[in-house]
Amino acid sequence: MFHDPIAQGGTVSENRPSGAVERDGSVPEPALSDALLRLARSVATEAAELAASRRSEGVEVAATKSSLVDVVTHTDREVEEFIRARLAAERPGDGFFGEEGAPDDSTTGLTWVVDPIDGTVNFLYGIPQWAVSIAVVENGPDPQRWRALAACVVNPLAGEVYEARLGGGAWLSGRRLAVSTPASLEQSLVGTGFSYDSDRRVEQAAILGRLIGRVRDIRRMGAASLDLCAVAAGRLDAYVERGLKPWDHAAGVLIAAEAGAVLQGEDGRAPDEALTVAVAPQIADELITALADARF
Ligand code: LIP
Repeated sequence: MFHDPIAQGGTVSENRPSGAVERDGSVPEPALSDALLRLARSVATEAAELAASRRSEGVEVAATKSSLVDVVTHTDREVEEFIRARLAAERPGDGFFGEEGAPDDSTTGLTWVVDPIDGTVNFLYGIPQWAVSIAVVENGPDPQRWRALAACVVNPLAGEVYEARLGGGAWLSGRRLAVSTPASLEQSLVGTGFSYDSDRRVEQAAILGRLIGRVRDIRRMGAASLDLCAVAAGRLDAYVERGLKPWDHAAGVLIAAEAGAVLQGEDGRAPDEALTVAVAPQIADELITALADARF
């Protein structure tokens, strides 16, 4: 009934020099996913340091995207190009799928899915709840086809590095993560987010009005990757949002899954723009029922 990101997708053979994807369904060789995680961690950490430095110098909006309030800063663009260049130098031929620039197709079967600054509005306002989010997937860039092999989410102002590799567990700055064990939905803290479109936000607020009485409380913290990592760390009991882009959820979904969360998209599919749900197993069925009741 629930989506299983561990089972999805094919596998990457360590023996093939390019890391070409095979589709035998087995778990990839730990040596490859370990190497990919080390690269993701290194690049995400350097990129986060660059972003934090630019934040301290002052931040300006470079342009707006889907709406007046969907902004991109000069730093978003600079950090994404830094990440793209570092990854291309280390793994030429891998694909790149980032929030701000043009995608690069993969010739190796692997694609890097990158949000250079997730929580851009928080970054713009100086609210310390933003992150660099990097995931590497096989069979990308479609979330319904890909399988994430490694992921890293760095919140530099909090000094927190979340990471996971497929089958290797989820970690926060060296500490193993596990989801919470809430007694019931009504005692659960649930994260969510809203659209950049004002009409859609009004609809989402009405839906939350039908959900908030069913849970302990709601948190809207502004960065999907960190919300998903909060579920992994037991700081949220669940997170639900519609409208996320692949780069918002790619890394956090693997980290949450490796910490024991149940991951859910629309109608049992993989999490994607239609719906992303990450939830502690104890309340998964209750939450799905409450979301249906609220017409989420
Ligand atoms: C943000 C997400 C957040 C969502 C925002 C926005 P961005 O990503 O992380 O969960 O509610 O609307 O999409 O734009 O800061 O990379």
